[in-house]
Amino acid sequence: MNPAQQPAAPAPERLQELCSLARELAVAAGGRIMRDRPDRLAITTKSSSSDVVTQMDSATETFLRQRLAQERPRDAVFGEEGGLQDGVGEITWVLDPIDGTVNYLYGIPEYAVSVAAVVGDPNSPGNWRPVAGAVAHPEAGLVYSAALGQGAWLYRCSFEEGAGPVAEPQRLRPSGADSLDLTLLGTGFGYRADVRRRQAEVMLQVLPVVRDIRRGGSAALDLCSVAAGRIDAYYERGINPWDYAAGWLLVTEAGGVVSGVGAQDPGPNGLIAATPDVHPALRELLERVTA
Ligand code: LIP
Repeated sequence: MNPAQQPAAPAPERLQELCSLARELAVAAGGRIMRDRPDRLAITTKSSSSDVVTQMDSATETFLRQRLAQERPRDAVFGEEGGLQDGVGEITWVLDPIDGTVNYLYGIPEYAVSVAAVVGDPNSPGNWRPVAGAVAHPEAGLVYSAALGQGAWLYRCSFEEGAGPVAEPQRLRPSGADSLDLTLLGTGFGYRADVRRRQAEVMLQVLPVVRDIRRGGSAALDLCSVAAGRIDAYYERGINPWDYAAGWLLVTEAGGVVSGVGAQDPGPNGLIAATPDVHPALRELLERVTA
C-alpha cells in the first residue's frame, strides 16, 4: 500500500495499549487451549476433509470475542471461524484462535494464538495494515508482540490461569542472511489437492536454490521465527489475514521485510517475509516461478 494511502495509525501510547491487550488475550487463550484440551477433540471440516476445525478453535474464538466485547466494544472483529463482526471505530481485531490446527489435533506442540489490531479493511488486500499484535506459543512458554514503530519483543511467559510474562522481554532481530543459497526458508501448503500440487511445483524450482526448507505448520509461528532469526525467510501462498496479521508486524518491527507476490502487500498471491538482504532475490525468484 502506498504510504500516503495507508489508514492512519493511532498515537504511540494507544498502540502500546493495543499491543498489551493483544498479548494478554493471546496468552489467556493460549493457556486455555493447552490446559483444557480434551482427550478426544470433536472436529468438523471446511475446504477439504483435511481442513479441520476443532471444538477448541471455536471455543477459543468465542472467548476472544467475549473479551474484546468487554475491553473494546467499539472495535470490529474478524476471526477465522466467526468471520467479520462490524464495529464503529478505526480498529479491527483479526483473530486466529489456533494457528496450526492440524498440529494441535495431532499433539504436535507447534500451534499458536494470533491476535492483531489492524487499521483498514483486512478483507481488502493492499488496504489494511497491522498496528499492534501478539502471537502466543503456549507449549513453548513464549509470547511475541509488537506495536507499530515500537519494535518486536519476545516474552517468556507462564500460561497458568491469570499468569503472564515471567521475565524482561528480549528484542527480536532477523538473521543476518544475505544470500539466497544460504537461506533457510519456511513454507507451507494448502488443504486442497490441486493447490498443493501447484505449490509443490513451485517448491521444485525453489528448493535447489535455497539452503533448505522447513514446514512447521503454523504461519504465525513461521513469521515469529523470521522475526527471531530462527529461519531466514518464509513464503506461502493461500494463507489468510488471520494467519499472518500479527506475524507481519512482528517481522517488520524486528527489521525484516514483508511483501506480497507481485504486490506490495501480502494477499491471495502469497506472502514473502525475509531479511532485508534476501528479500529482493527471493521475491524476484518467486514472482518468476509463480508467474
Ligand atoms: C495453517 C497455516 C499454515 C498453512 C496450513 C494452515 P490453520 O493455518 O498457519 O501456514 O500451511 O495449511 O493453513 O489452518 O492451522 O489456522
